[in-house]
Amino acid sequence: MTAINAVMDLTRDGEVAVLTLNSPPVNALSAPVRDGLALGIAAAEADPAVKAIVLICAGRTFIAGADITEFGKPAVKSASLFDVQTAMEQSKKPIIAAIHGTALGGGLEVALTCHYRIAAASAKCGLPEVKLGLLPGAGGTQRLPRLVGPEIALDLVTSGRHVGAKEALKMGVFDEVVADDQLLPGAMAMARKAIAEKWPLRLARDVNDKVDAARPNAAKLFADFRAKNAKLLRGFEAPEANIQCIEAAVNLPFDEGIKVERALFVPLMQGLQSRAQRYVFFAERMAAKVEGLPADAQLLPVKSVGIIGAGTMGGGIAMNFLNVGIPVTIVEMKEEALSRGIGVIRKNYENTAAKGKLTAADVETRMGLLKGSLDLADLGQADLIIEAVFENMDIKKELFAKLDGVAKPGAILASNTSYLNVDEIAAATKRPGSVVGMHFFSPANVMRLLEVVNGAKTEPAVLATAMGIGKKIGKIAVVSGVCHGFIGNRMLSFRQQQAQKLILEGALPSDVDRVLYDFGFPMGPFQMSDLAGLDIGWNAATSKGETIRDRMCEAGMRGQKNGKGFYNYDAERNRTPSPETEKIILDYAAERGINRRSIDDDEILERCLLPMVNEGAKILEEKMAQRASDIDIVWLNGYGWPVYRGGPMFWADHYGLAKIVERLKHYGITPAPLLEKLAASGQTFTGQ
Ligand code: 3H9
Repeated sequence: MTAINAVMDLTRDGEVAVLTLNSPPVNALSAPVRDGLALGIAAAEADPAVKAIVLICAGRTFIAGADITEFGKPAVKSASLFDVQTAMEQSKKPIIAAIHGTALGGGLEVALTCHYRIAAASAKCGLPEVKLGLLPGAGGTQRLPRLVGPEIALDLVTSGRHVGAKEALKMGVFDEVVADDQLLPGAMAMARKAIAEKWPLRLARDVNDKVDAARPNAAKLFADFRAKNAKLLRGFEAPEANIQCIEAAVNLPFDEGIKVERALFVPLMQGLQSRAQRYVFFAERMAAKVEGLPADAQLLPVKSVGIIGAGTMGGGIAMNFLNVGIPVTIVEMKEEALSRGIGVIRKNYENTAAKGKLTAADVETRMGLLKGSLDLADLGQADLIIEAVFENMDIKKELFAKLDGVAKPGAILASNTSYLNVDEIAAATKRPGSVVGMHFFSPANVMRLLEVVNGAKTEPAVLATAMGIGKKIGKIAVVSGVCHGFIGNRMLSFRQQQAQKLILEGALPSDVDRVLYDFGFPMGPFQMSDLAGLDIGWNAATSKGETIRDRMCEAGMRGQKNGKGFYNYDAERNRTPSPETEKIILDYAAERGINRRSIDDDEILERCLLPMVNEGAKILEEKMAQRASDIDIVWLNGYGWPVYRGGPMFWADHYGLAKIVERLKHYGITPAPLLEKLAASGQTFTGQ
């Protein structure tokens, strides 16, 4: 074995040179890796005894892409990825990529410059650059469509999805798939066959039949694709650039296509959207790191879960655990509510099965893990109990006191409260150290966010386990301290307050919704209220027409569910402004002597977003969030903040903190001390 450099080894086995790359954690294409590839290929080329080359990676994965940490920094002196790819394509000896783990982005692009590709059965590949606001900038947009055709390439580059080995084989990305433990032997066998049978030096760049065949109908193909995906890709810059590259692959010779790819790559890389999306990539991973907890903190076993409450939240929460094979006992007070809740879970699974995303057997396996009960005592053996009952402190305290007598020692007692004081709930038990908040977002089986609320007495192992189980069920868990509404709802309430004021001062609900939709949210606050139901938390007996919502509810308006809310809805849920609501607003404003004025879109946006940022600053100051990026992760995954804007704190940094201080004062809002301090010293929340 020869060490080519710190990350690359070369071994010769007969006529085959095996280049093994070992650069943990994911063999990303850092400067040493590029150098290792360039030098390794050159060494194998130079050795006359070598007739074929196998490129394989050590560790958990094949090359997972460019090294994202290098982006936006000054270039380091090393081989460029293009030099490496040129050397590979000009090699006189067949190069075989042996792929395990994930060949992603630049990693797949390197594999696409090899002559042949063999993969382990569990391997995946993809071009996920779009998720970082980029496009595959190392020829991926030109080589992939030549192998798989433009239709599949369009899907892969705009979704960034990972494709399993079997599918990749069918598509023509991989040439052979072998059992996981046969990757190196399989690659060696392929290399020897290539030598013995004098296989041609096949290059993806020269395969033209699929793009040639697509060319006559290309205009329609791309127009249809754009129209079909317009809503999904709204606001993002990178998908359109990716589409244009695939168009170039169909319409232009390879080298011309590469020029288009390069020209479109650079502005994306330098743009704010990609910067935001790259920031989010690292922010997501950072959120899992809890200050004061060692990365390898011992987790408590969670082999069974109890859930109290079979309503929408309880049922959705249960599905998360059933999906990963953890048995759930769900407890309700009345048989009718229990069977309704279990029925909804089954229906949800059956709907998923009808879309072909689950088999009938999967549905039964999951339902087989679910047990319903009317007796709290049935939770005696559960490792984790999550309470998802009505949002009322007295009810929760009573329940936790009872749980204290039921749960086994060491069981984690979690509350799904979205606002209430977890310490007060914990104090109702004799084991406050076992109590933690686990705030799921509706629909709980779909939304990725989980706020894990760390109580004053929550034990470290309990906190670590809540975070770990969150990851296991596919959530992005973020730690929050105990404060009213935690991170997300606490900030949201400031946006809601301003939205209400704006419609009294002169804007209409549709103006506020439009501005926030155009900013990139999936919907505005008034559409959201209509969707949730105006009567949530409203009490007819105590309602005295004190708010617009009271008056709307008193007038029988309930939102989407009865077709009347801030908007009117037809049977297909199409919205039109509601003159009735507008009258309620105008009357209400007149009664309070408010002189309505015209309010422009900039003011609407600033008044909705800046107070949220201000509250985010207070949350940081009070150490309710560990770091600004955690706040961003909450907003991205729980509240529809557009990912290409990085989250409220990242956005604020780029809007300008000094400007935000000035605008808050202009609107009569006192800036948080931390915000003023950062603005005055020219610092930012996120360091970005
Ligand atoms: C690209 O390739 C552009 C090209 O077209 C070339 C243009 C010229 N770089 O996710 P994990 C770190 S763009 C640097 O927790 P998993 C990550 O931060 C790139 N670091 O593990 C983490 O660090 P830490 C296209 C990276 O097993 C650690 O590795 N490629 C990179 O759950 C473990 O990561 C992608 O977008 C990287 N590229 O998932 C793939 N990747 O431990 C991005 C990871 O300090 N990566 N790290 O927190 C992934 O999707 C996942 O990491 C992967 C593993 C599926 C590979």
